[in-house]
Amino acid sequence: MQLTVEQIRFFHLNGFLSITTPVTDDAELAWMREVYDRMFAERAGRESGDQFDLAGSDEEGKEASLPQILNPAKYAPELTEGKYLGVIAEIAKQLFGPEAGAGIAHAIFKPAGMGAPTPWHQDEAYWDPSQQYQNASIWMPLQEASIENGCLWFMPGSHEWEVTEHRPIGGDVRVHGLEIVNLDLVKDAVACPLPAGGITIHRNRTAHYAGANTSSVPRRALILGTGLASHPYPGHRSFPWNEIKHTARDERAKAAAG
Ligand SMILES: O=C(O)CCC(=O)C(=O)O
Repeated sequence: MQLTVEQIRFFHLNGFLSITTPVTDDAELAWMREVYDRMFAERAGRESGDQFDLAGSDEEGKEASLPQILNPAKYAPELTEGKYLGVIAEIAKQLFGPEAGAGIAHAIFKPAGMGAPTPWHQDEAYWDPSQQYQNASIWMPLQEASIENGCLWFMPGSHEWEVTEHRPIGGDVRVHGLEIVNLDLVKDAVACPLPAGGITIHRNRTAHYAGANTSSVPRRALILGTGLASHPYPGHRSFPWNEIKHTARDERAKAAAG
């Protein structure tokens, strides 16, 4: 898929891009939904800490309001064989240059009628503060994504910010998910509804959000990563919001590692 000069310029200027032409066909999307639903139904990665409730305290026996699986290809390696990956890698090279590839990073599921919002955040706030990043997330819904079921929203130009102050969602240190503390910073948000198999691409510091799923259909999103190698961050910074967390997911990961 060839991006236009305007699309490439828009991405670098605003820190996000919405591509409404699907990167694969209906048959592949139907197959991906099947694989995706099976992973969540079988609670793949739960024991190793890779599956957890992004927006809740993640207690055993409590239904997750925003289930997430890190590294889903570990649990469904067949996902790396889809046609969509080649198309996405081609798009990534047009934005970041020939060294950029694309890999599957995680999956976020918003159950029908109860999927919680994904609060405003910058992805880099989750990562190692000693590194400087030049990358992006590619967000692909496996069915239509609408404002009603939780499509992404972006704040144009926020990729130029430093990482702003975050905290665990609701200030609850048991919750893995993060949110921006000062929401007055977020202005002129743009909603990006997509057809199944469309994609949005956003930079590592672009502030973004997704609403609750108030619809009667599940919202499935597969998220890929692309970009260039990270480098040591020039100077010192810390992300204390990650240090204060005590999540059940971390406990499970530690127990699994022995
Ligand atoms: O799918 C969602 O609800 C949020 C996705 C997100 O935050 C991301 O892809 O970085």
